[in-house]
Amino acid sequence: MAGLGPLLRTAAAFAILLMGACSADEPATVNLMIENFKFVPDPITIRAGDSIIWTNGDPVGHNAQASDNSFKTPLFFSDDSATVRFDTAGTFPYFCGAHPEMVGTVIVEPAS
Ligand SMILES: [Cu+2]
Repeated sequence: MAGLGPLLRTAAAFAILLMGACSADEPATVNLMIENFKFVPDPITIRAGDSIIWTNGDPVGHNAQASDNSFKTPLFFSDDSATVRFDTAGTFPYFCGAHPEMVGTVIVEPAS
């Protein structure tokens, strides 16, 4: 079995390369926190096809809705979250419907 070692190592290296290549193009899910009535981070930059998951760290309900109405999450409460997938490149200002002074921006870059 001495001859199999190098072959396995090559196969393993190739598999790792493939995984790396795939993960660069795979749609990602990006975490965004709501803390002290702020969207963190803000602004946030993602790529078309990615999703943002907002998690509420405050003791009151929040949501995230686009100024252009392109997305709107339900109200979600402490430690709960909401996810929106962004398929279109562009800049999307958004706010919390319950607290309109809470504003943020999602920047969606074209997928490569
Ligand atoms: Cu809010």
